[in-house]
Amino acid sequence: MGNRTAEISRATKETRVRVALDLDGSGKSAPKTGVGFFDHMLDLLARHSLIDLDVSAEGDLQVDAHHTVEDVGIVLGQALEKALGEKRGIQRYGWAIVPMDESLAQVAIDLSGRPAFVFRVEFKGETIGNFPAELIEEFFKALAVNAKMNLHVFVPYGSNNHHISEAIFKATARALRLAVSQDPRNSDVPSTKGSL
Ligand SMILES: [Mn+2]
Repeated sequence: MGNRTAEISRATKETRVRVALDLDGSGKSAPKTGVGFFDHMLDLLARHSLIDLDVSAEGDLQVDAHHTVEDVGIVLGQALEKALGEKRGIQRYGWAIVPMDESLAQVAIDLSGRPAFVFRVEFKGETIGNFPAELIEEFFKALAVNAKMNLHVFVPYGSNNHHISEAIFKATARALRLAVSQDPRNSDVPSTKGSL
C-alpha cells in the first residue's frame, strides 16, 4: 500500500496552518493551534483514529477562533485526501456510534471523492467553555469538503456540550479509522466506476 502520508502548509492573511499526517500511524499528536479546547478535540481525533496528526496553526485569535478552526479543517481535509492517493484497497465506508456519558454521536463516512455534509446536532447554549460551539460544525464542514468525502454527523441526544463535542470527534475518529483501513479481501479501488 506504500506510504500513506501527507504534509500541507497553507498561509493566508488570517492564518498559517501546517498539517502532517500518517494514516498508518498509532494516534500520536501534539496539536498547537493556540485554542486549548480545539487542541483537546484534535488530540482525540488522532488518538481514536490511529492517525498520526501533527497540526500547528497561528491564526488571528485576536479576532476570534473562527478562521483558525475553519482553516485547520481545510488543510486537514486536503492532507487526508492527498494521503489516500488513489484509495486503492481501502474500506471506503466508515461508521461509528460513540457514547460520552449522557451524549451519543453517530457518524457515517464515505470517502467517495464527492463532498457532502450533514450535521444534525443541537448544542445546549452557544459556547463550550469559552469556545464557540458553532465552530464544531465549521470545522467538520471544511474537513468534509476538502477531503472530498460524505460526512454525516447526528447527535440524537446529549445535554453537556463538552460531552457532545467529544462524542462527535471520537465517533468521527472511529469512522475514519475504519474508512481508511485496508480491506484484506479487496486490493482494488472500491468502486464500480474504477476510481474514487
Ligand atoms: Mn474532555
